[in-house]
Amino acid sequence: MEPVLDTGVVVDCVLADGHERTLADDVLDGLTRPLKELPPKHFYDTRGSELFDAICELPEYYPTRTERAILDACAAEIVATTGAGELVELGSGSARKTRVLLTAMADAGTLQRYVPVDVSEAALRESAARLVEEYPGLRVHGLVGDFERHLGLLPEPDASRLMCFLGGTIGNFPPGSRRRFLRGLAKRLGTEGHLLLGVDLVKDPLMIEAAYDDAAGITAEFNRNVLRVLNRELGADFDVDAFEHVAFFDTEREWVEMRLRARSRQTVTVPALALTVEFAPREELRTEISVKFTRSRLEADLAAAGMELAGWFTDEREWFATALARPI
Ligand code: AVJ
Repeated sequence: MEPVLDTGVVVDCVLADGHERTLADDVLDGLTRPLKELPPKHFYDTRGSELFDAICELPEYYPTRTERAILDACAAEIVATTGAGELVELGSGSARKTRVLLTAMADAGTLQRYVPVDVSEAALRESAARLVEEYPGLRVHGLVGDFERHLGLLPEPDASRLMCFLGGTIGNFPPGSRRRFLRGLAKRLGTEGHLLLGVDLVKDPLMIEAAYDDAAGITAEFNRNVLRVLNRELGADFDVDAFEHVAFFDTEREWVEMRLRARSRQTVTVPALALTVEFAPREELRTEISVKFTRSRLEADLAAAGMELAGWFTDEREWFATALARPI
């Protein structure tokens, strides 16, 4: 923890070497299962974050630009409904979408504090420094941490809290963990608080599959990059080119899955874990699920987490939704 600086920025860091620890645990768990799996959070090293930024610009990847258009159109109404004075953002990154909400709060005269949560200290500090310059009087209290593990370390609300979790990342959680996670968020809202969730919606499977298997192959590279992370961080010896990108929409579960399929038999060693892993020819490693929601699925999840829908903002074609929720 650091003392308050005259810049208006405070940053708490709870990520020391705990992060690498999670990677090792996740890899040991995931690669020794009968159906091999890795959690998607390990995609986002420097190169992975760059590839994700490139994905957001792809013609096939509609979620980012659709959500942005919804926020542009609805930020003022969201701020009016919530009276928000404090914006908490989970996975703030470079805080690009944040400005729309901060500006709406500034325009409404309610803006007091921004609380970004991100695993990247550099990105968080950079955006905090820029935002206090752009929004005179804004205080920033950042938390460098993992939103799945460190929400207990968030500061108490000091004004009506709006907590946002945008981009559709809630879709990365399988149903049970998703409800548990949402329950955890509900506890951190305070009595006046609201949650703003970006959710991708169920639509034509071909359109979803194109968004996760673009013609330029950027998503394939993003997917394979997780193997490079394992090679670098754990000394693994994955032959990255021996794995092909697979993306398909599971119509029953209503989620898209990304997998890496071994082109031929592979033997991989992970010295840091004293682990040897065999892949049969065409064996698949699941690297991500991304749930596509309906309004009623989200309402059921919110109810299970002690919340209710307070607003539902979508684009004309109903590709994506920004949902406002509050504790019951
Ligand atoms: C950042 C989790 C919302 O699921 O669409 C993009 C990640 N994966 N292309 C998503 C992703 C493949 C993205 N989220």
